[in-house]
Amino acid sequence: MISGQSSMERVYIGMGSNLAAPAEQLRGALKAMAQLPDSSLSGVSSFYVSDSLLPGQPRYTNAVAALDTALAPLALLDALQDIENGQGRERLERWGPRTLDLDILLFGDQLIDEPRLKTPHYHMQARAFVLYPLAELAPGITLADGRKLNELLADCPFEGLERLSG
Ligand code: A4P
Ligand code: MG
Repeated sequence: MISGQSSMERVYIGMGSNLAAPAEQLRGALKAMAQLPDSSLSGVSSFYVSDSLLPGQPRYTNAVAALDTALAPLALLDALQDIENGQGRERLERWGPRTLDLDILLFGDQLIDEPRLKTPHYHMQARAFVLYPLAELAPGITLADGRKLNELLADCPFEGLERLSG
């Protein structure tokens, strides 16, 4: 069940970009998320660079942000899609290169299964560029579906990920 708007939830957001100065895109998204209503940005991981999962695309820069929010899950999804669109995201093809991708990885302890929103995010396991930055912010966390981040990390080599300093 999706809870109402009143309680604050800790949300982890996976960020990715592989077009138009990716690190700048992530910084722009962080500024925009910091201004969301009824929300506060409470943490950001390091930025990481890695090859695209799909061949023939530029390398991605990824990071994870922690947001405390009283927004309802679908209201947050709408707001994040507005931020993606505001930074020039064009949905020409699924999994195509993008200026900005904002995925809701975890929405508190909620298991959400709506047509437009599923949490935990369906692709987060086995993706080093999601799991390692998430572990910086939420080490040892257990996902709402009972899986443990440490176990997912154990099955997901760091190999291929380059952590940017600063
Ligand atoms: N949706 C459902 N659940 C969620 C959720 N938890 N968070 C729906 C966000 N959206 C969710 O997403 C498609 C639809 O998923 C949305 O309309 C929403 O209602 P999208 O962002 O428009 O499409 P997409 O990004 O092309 O799909 P997806 O599955 O997010 O793409 P991926 O899996 O992120 O793949 N390589 C590296 N190194 N780093 C990357 O970040 N990313 C991709 C893209 C490929 N390779 C990569 C990376
Ligand atoms: Mg996405």
